[in-house]
Amino acid sequence: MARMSVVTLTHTIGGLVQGIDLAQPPGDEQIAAIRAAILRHKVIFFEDQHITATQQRDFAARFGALHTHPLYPGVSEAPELFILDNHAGNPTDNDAWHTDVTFIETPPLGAVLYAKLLPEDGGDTLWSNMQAAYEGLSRPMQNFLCGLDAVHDFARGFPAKRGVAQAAGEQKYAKALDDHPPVIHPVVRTHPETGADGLFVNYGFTARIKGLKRAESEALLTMLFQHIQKPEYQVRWRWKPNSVAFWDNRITQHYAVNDYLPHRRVMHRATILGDRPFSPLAHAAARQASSGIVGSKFCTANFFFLFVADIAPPFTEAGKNPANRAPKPRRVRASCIPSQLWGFGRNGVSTDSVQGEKRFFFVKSAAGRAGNFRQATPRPGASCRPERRRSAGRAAR
Ligand SMILES: O=C(O)CCC(=O)C(=O)O
Ligand SMILES: [Fe+2]
Repeated sequence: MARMSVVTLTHTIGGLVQGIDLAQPPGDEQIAAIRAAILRHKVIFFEDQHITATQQRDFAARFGALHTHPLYPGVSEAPELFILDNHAGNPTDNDAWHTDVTFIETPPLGAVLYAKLLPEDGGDTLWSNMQAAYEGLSRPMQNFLCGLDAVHDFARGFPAKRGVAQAAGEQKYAKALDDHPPVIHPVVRTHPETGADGLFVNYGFTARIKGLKRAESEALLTMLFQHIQKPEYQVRWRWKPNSVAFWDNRITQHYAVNDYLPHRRVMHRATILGDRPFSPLAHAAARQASSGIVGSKFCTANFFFLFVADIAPPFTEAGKNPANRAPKPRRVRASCIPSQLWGFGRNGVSTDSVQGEKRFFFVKSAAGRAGNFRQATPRPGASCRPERRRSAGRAAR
C-alpha cells in the first residue's frame, strides 16, 4: 500500500492527502495518520475516491459516533449521511460562514463531505482557520473574549422560511425545533486534542453573547463574523468529481459558494460528534487543579471554591450500577479559581480531554452557595493564557 503523504495547500489551513484509497477500509495506522493530518491542516482533501455511502459512513465512524441531522434528508443506504442536492429549485443555504451543528451541547468533531455530482464550474467551498483568526486579534480583545459565553440557536440557523426547513415539512421541523433549545458555548474554545485556542462563534448559529447588552453583543459579533473572513485564514477548495473533504469542525468555519445555478450540485455529508467545548480559562484551571496546586484559602468574591475529585467508575454510570450509586471520591482537592470559569459544563461536569481523563468539578461559591458561576465577571486584566506559546496557526503575513 502506498504511503500516505500530505501536500500543504496554504501556510494556514488545508492539506491534500495522497496515497490513500478510502474504498479500502483504512487500518489503525492510517486512521492515526489521517487524524494527525486533520489536527495539523484543519481541513484535508482526498481526490479520486470511489466509495459507497456505507463506506463513507464507516470511514467517518472510525473517528467517533455519527450525528444524524434533524432536517436534511438522509441517504437511504446510510441514513446518518445526508444529501445536499442543490439546483435552481433548491439553491444552497450554506452560502454563509458557519461551523456545523453548534446548536447542540456537543458540536461535531468534524465532517466528511463527498462530491457526488458537480457543476462544470463553480461550487467551491472555503474553510477558515479559527485558531489563526483568534491569534489575529489583539491581546486585550483575546482576553476579553475568553471570559465570554455565547448562545447558539438552531432557530437562527434554520428559520422556518429556510429551504431545508420547508423541504423537511411542518412536522419534522416542529420536532427539530422542540428538540433543540438554545445552548451555551464559550466564545473562545480550547481544542481538546491540540490545546490550541480558537474563536467559536459563527454567523450561522450564534445568536448573542451572554451578559452583554444587545447592541454590544451585536457589534462584537458583527466584528468577529467579519474578522474570520480574512483571506489570510482561508483555503478555497475547487471540487473535482469524487473528491472528499474532511474538516475539523472544532477549529474551522466554512462557506459554500453559490455561483453555479441553474446547474446541479450533489454532496453527501457524514458528521462526527465531538465533545463539549471548554474555554481556555476552564482548561487552565483544570490543569492547575489536576496538578495538585491548592490556591489561597481566602477566596474573594471574585473567586469560587473548586473541589476536584477523581471518581471511579465514571459518575455518569453511577446511577446505572447499584454498586456505584453513591460514588466515593478517591481523591479530593480544593482550590480557589477565578470566577470567570463559567466554561465548565452543565451540572459541574467537565471532561479534560487533553489529559484523556474524566474529572468532575463541583463548584461552590466562597459564600457557600452553589455557584452561579456562569455569570461571574472576569477580573480586569485577567488573561486567557498567562504564558504565550508560539503557534502554528498564525496567518501568513
Ligand atoms: O456544500 C458544501 O460545499 C458545504 C456544505 C456545508 O456547509 C456542509 O456540508 O456542512
Ligand atoms: Fe456546513
